Amino acid sequence: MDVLQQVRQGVIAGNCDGSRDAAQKALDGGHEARAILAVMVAGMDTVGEEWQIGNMFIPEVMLAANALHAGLDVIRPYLSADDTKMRGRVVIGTVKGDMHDIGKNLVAMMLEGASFEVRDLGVDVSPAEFVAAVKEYQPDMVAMSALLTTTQPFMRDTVRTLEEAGLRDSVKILVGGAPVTQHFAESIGADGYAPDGATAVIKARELMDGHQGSRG
Ligand code: B1M
Repeated sequence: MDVLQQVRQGVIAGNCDGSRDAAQKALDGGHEARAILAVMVAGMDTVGEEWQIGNMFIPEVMLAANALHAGLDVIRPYLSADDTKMRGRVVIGTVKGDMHDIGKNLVAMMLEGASFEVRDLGVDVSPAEFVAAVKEYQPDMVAMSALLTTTQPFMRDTVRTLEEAGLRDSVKILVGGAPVTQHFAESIGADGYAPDGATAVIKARELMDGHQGSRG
């Protein structure tokens, strides 16, 4: 198997050592870091597609994301800043009062795997904290997760607080989590909704098309 295929397979198989070794072999063989990154992302895209149609499951997706990170560690010194934030900068968090982070972490890893620069604010993130993060990191997108019907309203509050701070138009807003629906997302003025990590990546890419963030 060609060495770039080995990189891709290492990610798909969730094999950290395989991904790391193949990435090093590809570098040693003269492949550009950007080309190696591209096959890693292609591998993660495949994992996302397989997950969506039920051929792969959450633990395998987590392993694939870890393998991608292992390979990324090898090539990172050879990537320019432009390569590592190709698709946009995302601030992500689980909303206020909500401690569930497994799904949010999965979405964050999938976005990272798809070449988004992700700033994870963690759990129990208040509207004011989202606003502060938008001011500090100037992301292209705010991504919110909620797992409880009781915390879902904080998504609406966060959208409002961003509006009040005059920051709403500088970011796209993506929401998700078990109780969240497309209808709810529209009702609070979010730009997108995704039911799972793979769809979150697809949605995020769509939202980035033509988006001019606050950094111009
Ligand atoms: Co909690 N919990 N929990 N819990 N918990 C649920 C959510 C619940 C449905 C269980 C139930 O009653 N059947 C229920 C919510 C009921 C409701 O509101 N409708 C519930 C409850 C009630 C509670 C407590 C209130 C229990 C209590 O203390 N009485 C409490 C609340 C604590 C708090 O947050 N303040 C609580 C606590 C906990 C634990 C701490 C024990 C633990 C969380 C551990 C952790 O996250 N570190 C926990 C867990 C594990 C669950 C269940 C069992 C599993 C959630 C999970 O991680 N799923 C859950 C029941 C269930 O879902 N079966 C339950 C796996 C994960 C990969 O899926 O998070 O849905 P999920 O993420 C998906 C999608 O939703 C989507 O993509 C992900 C990948 O496919 N997605 C996004 C998520 N975020 C997204 C963002 C996006 C796009 C897509 O864009 C930005």
